[in-house]
Amino acid sequence: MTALEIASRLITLEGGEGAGKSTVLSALAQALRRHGGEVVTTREPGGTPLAERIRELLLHPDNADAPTADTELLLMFASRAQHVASVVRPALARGAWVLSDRFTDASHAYQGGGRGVDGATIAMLESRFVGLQPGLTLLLDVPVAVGRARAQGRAAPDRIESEADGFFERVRSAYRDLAMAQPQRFRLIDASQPAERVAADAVAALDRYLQGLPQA
Ligand code: Z5A
Repeated sequence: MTALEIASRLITLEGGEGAGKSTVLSALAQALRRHGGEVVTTREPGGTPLAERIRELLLHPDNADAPTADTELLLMFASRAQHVASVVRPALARGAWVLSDRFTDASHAYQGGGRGVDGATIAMLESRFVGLQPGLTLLLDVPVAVGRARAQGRAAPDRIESEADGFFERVRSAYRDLAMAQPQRFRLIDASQPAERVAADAVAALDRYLQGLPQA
């Protein structure tokens, strides 16, 4: 398998449901803009018109013909391949920062941890269709019950949000295992704190990362 290229200007945000990624993303984007240079904020699944259409297929709550775990994995990677080719790589090539709300780690956590797809298959897809690893990944970690209670106000949960607690416990545990295995890339943020504190911790971790980068 081809080794992944580490993209120091690709920064990703991960976490379980209701971890508060949306809130933190704007604080991180502001901090990157203060640092200087173009900042592209994007998300997965999605980030391009086609990838957003795949997202709709993935999250549609109709369970009559719900995707199997393999179909779900392949749709996630179809969306990601389009996103990487059309948005992420071009932005990195012109020297922009790319701040993505979820990236390949989400497939390791949700499809690997949550659904039980084997890690070697996911790693193969990652190597073949992504080829990139973020320089920094901020993992917003929150107990499942806390995150789910926050997300409860939503009008209609999507297909994945409708999973049982056990699924989200496996996702959380897979995320924490990824962070433990790659401490040089991951920063674990305690997302059970008040939103302003979570954002401040995330920005502080980003600032430390930026200080450690060689000057471009
Ligand atoms: N998925 C996958 O399975 N495999 C993959 O490879 C990828 C994704 C890429 C959509 O992702 C689904 O796709 C997701 C994983 C799967 N499924 N689930 N579940 P998404 O990232 O678009 O959707 P999400 O995970 O459901 O996002 P979210 O629940 O919206 O999470 P969030 O952005 O982290 O939360 P938020 O919108 O910022 O906050 C939620 C609520 O909590 C909101 O009312 C806030 O005001 C409140 N909040 C936020 N922070 C706090 C704090 N600190 N205290 C109190 N209240 C707070």
